[in-house]
Amino acid sequence: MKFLHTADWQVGMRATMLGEKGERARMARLESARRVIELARGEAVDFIVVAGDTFEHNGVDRIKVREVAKILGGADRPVYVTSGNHDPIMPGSVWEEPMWREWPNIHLLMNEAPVEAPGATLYPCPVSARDSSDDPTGWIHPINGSIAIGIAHGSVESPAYQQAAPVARQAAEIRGLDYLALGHFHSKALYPGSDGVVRMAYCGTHEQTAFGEQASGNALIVEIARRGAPPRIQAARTGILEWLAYRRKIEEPGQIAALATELDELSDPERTLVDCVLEGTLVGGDHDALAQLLEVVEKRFLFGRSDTSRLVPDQSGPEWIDRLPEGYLRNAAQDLLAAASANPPDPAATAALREYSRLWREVNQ
Ligand SMILES: [Mn+2]
Repeated sequence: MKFLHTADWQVGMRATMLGEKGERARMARLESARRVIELARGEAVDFIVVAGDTFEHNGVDRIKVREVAKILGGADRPVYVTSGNHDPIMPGSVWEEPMWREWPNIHLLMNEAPVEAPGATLYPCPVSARDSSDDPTGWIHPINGSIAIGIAHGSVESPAYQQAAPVARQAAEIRGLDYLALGHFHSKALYPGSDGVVRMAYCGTHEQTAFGEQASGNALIVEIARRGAPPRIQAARTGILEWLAYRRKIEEPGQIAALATELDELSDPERTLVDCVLEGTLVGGDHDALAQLLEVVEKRFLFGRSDTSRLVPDQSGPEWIDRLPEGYLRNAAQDLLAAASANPPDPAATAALREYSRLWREVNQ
C-alpha cells in the first residue's frame, strides 16, 4: 500500500510582503498543487491524504476553492482531506460548499471516525473552530488488523513552548498507528519512535511560504507493506519557487563583489525570491560593488529585498566622494558618510549615501 501525504497548501494566502509579485506567489500554490497530483499519478499511489490547511481561511474566494476541488477531483484516485486551524469546520466553512460532491473521489473527513481507504484504515482528526488543548489524536484506537493511518493537524509537543492542539511526541506508538500524517508545520520533519522507526511526519507545505523554512516545497510518498511493517518514506519536490536567504558578514574587500557574481549566476531568476542581509564593514572601494549587488537583488528576481542597515562604511569613504565637485556636493556626501560611519550608524544616512552615489553615477555616465 502506497499513498501520498501533503498538507498546508494555504491557497488564498495573501503574501502581502511580496507586493505586486504576490499574485505570482499565489498562483504558484495552485501550480504546485497540480504537481502534487502529477506526482501521485507518477508514483501510482493508492490514494492521497491532505492533512489540513488546504485553504488560508474559510473566506477564500469560491472560484479558488473550485480550482482546488478540480485539481483534487482530477487525481484519478481517492483523495482524503481533513481540516486545519486555518480552515476549521464551522458554519459557512469552505467544506460546506456543495461543489465538493461533484467529484466522487474527494472524501472530506470531518468526523473523528475510522474511514476505509484502499489498503488501509484512516483515523482523521479534523480541526473545528473551537480551541482545544487536547491531543487531537486522543480518540484513536485501531480496531482491526488493517494498516492504520492517522491524519492530524497540530504541533508536535515540545518542552520549549506550549501549543494549542499538542500532538504527543510518541503519538504514532501510543495510538497504535502505522503512520501519522501531520500538517501545520511548513517544513518537512520526521519523528523516529523509540525503536528508531519513523511513523509520524510533517510533509511540510507543497510550496514554500516564507524565507527561512527548511525543507519545504515537498510531498511525501509513504509505502507500508503490512500492518506493523516500517513505513518507507520518500520526499519528492513539488515546489516551484526558490526562497533564498543570504546572511553575510562582510569582513574583507571583495566579498560583496563575489556575492553579486553568485547572485547574478543563479538560474531561474523568475522563480527565485531573495532576501539579502549584510552586516559588517563596507570599505571605500566596495561601494560600487554594493550598488551593483543591490541592483541585482532588486531587479533580477521575482522578488528581492535587502537589508544593509548594519553594514557600516569605514571612515575612508568611497572614491567617488573625492571626485565630487568641491563645495556643497562634496560636503553633503562627507556629512552623510560621517553619519553613516558613526556609532551607532544612522541607517538613513547610509541609504541616502548609496542613493547619492547611484544618482552621481547616472549623471556621469
Ligand atoms: Mn495550520
